Amino acid sequence: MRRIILSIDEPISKEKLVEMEDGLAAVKVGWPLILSIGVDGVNKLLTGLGLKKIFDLKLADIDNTMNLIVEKLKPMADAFIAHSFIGVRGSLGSLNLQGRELYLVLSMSHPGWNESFYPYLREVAMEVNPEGLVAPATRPSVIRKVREDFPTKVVISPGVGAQGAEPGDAICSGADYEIMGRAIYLSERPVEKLREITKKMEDRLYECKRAKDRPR
Ligand code: BMP
Repeated sequence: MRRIILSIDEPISKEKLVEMEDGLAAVKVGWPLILSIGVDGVNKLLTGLGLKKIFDLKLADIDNTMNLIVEKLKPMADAFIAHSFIGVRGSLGSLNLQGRELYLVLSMSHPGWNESFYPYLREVAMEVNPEGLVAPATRPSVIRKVREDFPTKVVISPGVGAQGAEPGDAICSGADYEIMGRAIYLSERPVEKLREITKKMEDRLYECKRAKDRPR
């Protein structure tokens, strides 16, 4: 079962990453890694990996600026994450991803996020029609709402481990993949940790499936 997206926010050895490859659905990289090891370093780390590469720069600008960023990073990227609050005209509506996938942030995992933005962000996402959406594992009710509003979209969910959600919680609420960073890469043995988390997730998914299947 490959339902974990590894968020590589601090440098990790390529050797370890290759060892984890079979247990991952994708990797997510963004500013922290780019600023630590540079664009060439990221390129070297990701080259040859048979995993989807999601670039999480939280694009949030006018179209021209975002398109310049995409142009630089597209050789390495399969997908980009953008904020949805920036709106459509002159921004998301003319974002040119040149065949890469788009994931829009609909809600965030930290305590200070204001959920009252949701109706507007949903409207933007409906108009832009991205491949996927980002919604927080720390708020299962939001994931349920996103799944209801966007039944066919890929929902990826951060907030597991270091931010408090348990592996499997978000998927049980309707997400497709869970994003994890520190819980794995800060571990002394990340490869073993990934296995341990995957097992926990499988147990949780088994339980929630049983709960869903149970006659009422
Ligand atoms: P960690 O598992 O170490 O908390 O990392 C979570 C990752 O997901 C970080 O890269 C963070 O920027 C990102 N993220 C998040 O934590 N909450 C959100 O709402 C959206 C994110 O992209």
